[in-house]
Amino acid sequence: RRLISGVSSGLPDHLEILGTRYPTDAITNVTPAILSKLSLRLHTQHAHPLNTLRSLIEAHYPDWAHLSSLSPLVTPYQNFDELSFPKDHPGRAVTDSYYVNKDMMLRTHTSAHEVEVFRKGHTKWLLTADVYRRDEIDGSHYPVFHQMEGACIFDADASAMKAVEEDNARLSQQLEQANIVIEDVPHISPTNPVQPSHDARHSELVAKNLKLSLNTLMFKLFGGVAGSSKENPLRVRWIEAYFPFTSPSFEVEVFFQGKWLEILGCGVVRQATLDTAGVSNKMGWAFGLGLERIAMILYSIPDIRLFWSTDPRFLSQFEHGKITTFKPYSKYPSCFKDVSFWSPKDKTIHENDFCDLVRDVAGDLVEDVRKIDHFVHPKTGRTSTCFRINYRSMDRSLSNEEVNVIQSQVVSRLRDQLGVEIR
Ligand code: FA5
Ligand code: MG
Repeated sequence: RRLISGVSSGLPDHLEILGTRYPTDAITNVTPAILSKLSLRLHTQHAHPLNTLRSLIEAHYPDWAHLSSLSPLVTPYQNFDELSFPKDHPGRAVTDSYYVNKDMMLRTHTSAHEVEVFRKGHTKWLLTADVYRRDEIDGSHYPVFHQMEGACIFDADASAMKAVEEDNARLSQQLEQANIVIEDVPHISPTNPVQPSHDARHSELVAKNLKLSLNTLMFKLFGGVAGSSKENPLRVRWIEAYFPFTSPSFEVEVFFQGKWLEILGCGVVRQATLDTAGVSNKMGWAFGLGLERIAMILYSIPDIRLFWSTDPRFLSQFEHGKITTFKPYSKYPSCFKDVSFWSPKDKTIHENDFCDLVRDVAGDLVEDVRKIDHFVHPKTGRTSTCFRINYRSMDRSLSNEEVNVIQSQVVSRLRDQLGVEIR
């Protein structure tokens, strides 16, 4: 494997992924730990919370197409270009995305399938899938997670827009906000503009329809969340956002465990996407939900790693189709280990490279990773970094010897793969 070009470490010529062989190249950065997740498809496992959540949302949109078996391997063209991502967008970087090689990657979001699904003629659809991102390590971030994309497109003419307006009136009536308080933002604003090819009134109706549809869904999902009541309602807020493939764009955050947790992104679909898909006479909206984040709120699941647990104390708590409050089994002690190193000359080690290496060695035994020190040597110009790794198993107590063995593997791979000098 190779994380930084120039530092070789036995990357094979080919990788076999889901039954197909792919040549590797200079930007290959998928790890065995990541590849081992591809076949698991938690959103289809019986009684798994993510599967139950998928069923509940699908039941909320009964007449829509429900898709959930598209391959996680996509081209960078599908994941980025078709969605109007600029060539220099940071999401394309090897520090942020997993590449099999320069022509094939693991999708970073379910939006990667928008064009192909619209092209097939679907106008109202949901698509659930595992997505992959190189990211930090903590309780609400995991390099593999699940998203559900939803989209709804209408004929871009006066009579279809009249129907949207009627639908909006019907949805507004349905929304008696009992145990949920929703803060809104304007549908359109100078910083969140209508698209040049859109009639502003139509865009506003469509954005409003999007918000009402999602508010109705959230009301249904969160209405009964443990701990919420009329006096102590669940707090939800809409904020302006930016995506290359929607405008106006929004994100929704929910107040959870004392913090605002982002659960979804959405917006009015960019006309370029619909043009590429051959449906330029339509306009509409799309959303992408973070299923783990929503399930954490619904089931009171405190750590995102738990979704991957095969411990019967986790899995046996759930029944398909039912939301129940997770009863945590005892938390085992943490074991902190620090590692400090000098980066190779003229190179900075990206935090995601470090986290990915740790994840590959330690798997789910790592709870979080924090950068605790970073400085540049005034004379040599070299960078020194110190990371603190928090090891904690969700299932058992780790012995100090066991953690030392893992830590020394981390240290030697840091040396071999990233070419750093341990301090
Ligand atoms: C997107 O991925 C857009 N494709 C969403 C979208 C779809 C916008 C359609 C417009 C139209 P974002 O990167 O914000 O957006 O991710 C969406 C959600 O996925 C987040 O709100 C969050 O709930 C979840 N998410 C993102 N990163 C992680 C992670 N590392 N671990 C767990 N959940 C995550
Ligand atoms: Mg976001």
